Amino acid sequence: MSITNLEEIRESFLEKLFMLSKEADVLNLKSDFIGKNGIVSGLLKSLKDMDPEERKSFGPKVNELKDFIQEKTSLFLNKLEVDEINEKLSHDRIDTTLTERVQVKVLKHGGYHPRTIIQQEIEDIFLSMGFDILDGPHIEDEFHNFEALNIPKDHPARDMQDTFWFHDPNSQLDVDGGGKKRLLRTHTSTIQVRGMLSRKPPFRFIAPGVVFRCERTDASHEMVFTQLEGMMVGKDISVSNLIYFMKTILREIFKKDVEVRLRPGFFPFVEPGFELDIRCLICEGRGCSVCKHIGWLELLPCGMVHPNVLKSGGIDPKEFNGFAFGLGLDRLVMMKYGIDDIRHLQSGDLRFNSQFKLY
Ligand code: FA5
Repeated sequence: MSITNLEEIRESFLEKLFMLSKEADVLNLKSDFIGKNGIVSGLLKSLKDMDPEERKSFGPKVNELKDFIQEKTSLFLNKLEVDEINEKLSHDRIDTTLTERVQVKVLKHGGYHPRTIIQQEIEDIFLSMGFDILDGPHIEDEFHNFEALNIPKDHPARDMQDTFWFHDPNSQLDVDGGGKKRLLRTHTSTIQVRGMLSRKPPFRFIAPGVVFRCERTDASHEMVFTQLEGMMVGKDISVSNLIYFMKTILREIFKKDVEVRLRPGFFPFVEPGFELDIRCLICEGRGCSVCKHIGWLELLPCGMVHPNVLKSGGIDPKEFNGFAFGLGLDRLVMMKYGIDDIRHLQSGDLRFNSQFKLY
């Protein structure tokens, strides 16, 4: 055995080692060289047969080779372990630069219903003009829905709005203790009464809310729809004030002057009363199913508050007066967005809803 042989064994080991990629194969190779019956172990065993001089120079070289193989094997096993970890990481890697794009694809952002968008815009406009925003119950009594609004029992005006009544005589909802029937409010004017009773003039407020009517639906009529009531009470309030507020609100919403007409309208709770119609924006006034082929749409009935209504609200009509209006919010939304059937608003169809402002 010569030094050259030892060099050949070292090179042969390294050559084989670098071909391997599995821990078990590396351990087998190690065993082939420095295991119990390995090449290098065989050399160590043969030292005892050498003469002393040869053993002295050759022994340390064989031990050195054994240590070399031991060390290289450990280093190579470490390297394999690191390679394996890196391989795993390369698959599970999170690319932080992609996160946002992936999210936009996967998540659909919600949006506001068009009625909510318009209602919030109107509320902001009225808040900026010093109005409060009030709310009231959906289930009402005859006093707030009719009597306090100058519509006594058996008055034909009760038939103007078809009412959903609660008729179960055993139900708590049916009577209010005074023998008065309960109902689903037919208009937001109920909140006028509550507003007057809870504050002292001068005051101004609006009251948006859902109302219910037992009537046949069509392109411009729903059974459940939204109104936005408004009331201003003070001293020397005139029809001009009323018209100013109505025109302001329409200009702010439509961002342009829209064609309106004011005509006399009968509502027992106002005197004089008006119907404010808007030129139909679906057909530009040519006539369609929304405006019933007359080119105009009833949108904003209004008038000067009747003295009897002020009295019901605890206000002296000799000292104060005021105006009130009841905007048809769904119809305003239709005109604003060119929606040709009111029933789309309640459909819950996301294809319809997602056409509006998204967040
Ligand atoms: C009223 O409800 C009165 N309380 C409004 C009022 C308030 C007048 C204060 C004067 C002073 P009317 O029934 O016309 O009025 O309804 C008001 C508005 O609600 C209508 O102009 C219309 O825009 C809308 N509206 C009425 N019925 C329906 C319906 N079935 N579907 C959708 N919108 C409707």
